[in-house]
Amino acid sequence: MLKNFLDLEKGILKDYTTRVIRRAGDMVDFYEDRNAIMELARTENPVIYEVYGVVNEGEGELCYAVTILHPGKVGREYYMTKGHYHKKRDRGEIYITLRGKGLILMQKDENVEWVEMKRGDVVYVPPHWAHRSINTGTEDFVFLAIYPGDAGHDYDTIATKGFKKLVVDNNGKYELIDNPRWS
Ligand code: M6P
Ligand code: ZN
Repeated sequence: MLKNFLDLEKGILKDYTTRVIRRAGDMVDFYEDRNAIMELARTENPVIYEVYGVVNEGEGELCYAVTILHPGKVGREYYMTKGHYHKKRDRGEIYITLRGKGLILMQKDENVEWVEMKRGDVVYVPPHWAHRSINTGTEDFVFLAIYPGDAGHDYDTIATKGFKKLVVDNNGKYELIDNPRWS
């Protein structure tokens, strides 16, 4: 597909070729409060986020996707994406924020960085950095991502160890705390 339409106000991508819906039940290995995520998965099992993409796989190709990350919390942790390294570690990515507010949390070995995102903010995720987005607001947090067609997603590393920092609510504001799984 050489052309598509993205409603920049609403963050709706027309004629996407792939759609991923992640519910609480898909995220049990990704939240640190295991009781909270298990209970949520067992009861309402809400949609945490949705990804609508145009995938062009292969070396030299580019993929793009709109992620709609809903507001909410699991225990003290905000709704967030699973987060991933690229299977080909030396592949970067660009995020363009369309709606709402949040953070992108990045990590490479022992190093952690985080960047606030609001409408219009463009964030560069350099090669080798794992990345996760987090909705720290009360509305949908929506962004466009553009990434190489041969990047791939490695979720296992994150499912096993998590990120070094957790993004949690502290009386209506976010704060980053150390992940107990890392110490
Ligand atoms: C962005 C991109 C996608 C990714 C999606 C959800 O749109 O980075 O490649 O799939 O966010 O994130 P995750 O795959 O970590 O669940
Ligand atoms: Zn990525």
